[in-house]
Amino acid sequence: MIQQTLVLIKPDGLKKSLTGNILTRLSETKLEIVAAKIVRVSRQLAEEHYRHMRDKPFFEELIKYIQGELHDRRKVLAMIYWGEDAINKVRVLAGATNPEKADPVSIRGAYGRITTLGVYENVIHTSTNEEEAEREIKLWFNPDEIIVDIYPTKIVTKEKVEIKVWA
Ligand code: 3AN
Repeated sequence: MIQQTLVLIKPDGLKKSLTGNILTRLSETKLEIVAAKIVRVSRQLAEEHYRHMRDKPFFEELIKYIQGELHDRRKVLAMIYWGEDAINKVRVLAGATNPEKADPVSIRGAYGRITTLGVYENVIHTSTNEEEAEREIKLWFNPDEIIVDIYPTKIVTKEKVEIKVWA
């Protein structure tokens, strides 16, 4: 089944200059990148992305982590990978959530760690299933930032919306 999945290279991955290595590993899947951008993660976006972790004791650290406050890199690289069985292919390459339990040849097994505060710094995020992929992709991207049609869209007319353009 053709699927799409959200991949985030988190601030620890950027700080450790792992972008090239991670993209090379992900290219093994033969999936297509159909959207990509660097995002400065707001608190609101971070909380919404991790809303299922709200009750965890490490939630506050998790929010700081994805916002880049633990790594002095206030950005993530957000991408959508698209193609046959995309969700599972990327999850297998990423490895288990806990970097210590992840297969050592997986991305998280090779590059992740657990901090002394107990946060899993696992270098990348990937969507868990189709429902989460849709929720996350719609949270991180607008339809016109994606070069294929993946979810239904509609045209709305907005009045008095201010946007920044080149001067
Ligand atoms: P995944 O990112 O593999 O889908 P989730 O959604 O269960 O995993 O967890 C979201 C993030 O929360 C993880 N990527 C990791 O950074 C952090 N996390 C998950 N479980 C733990 C835990 N037991 N202790 C510390 N951090 C955790």
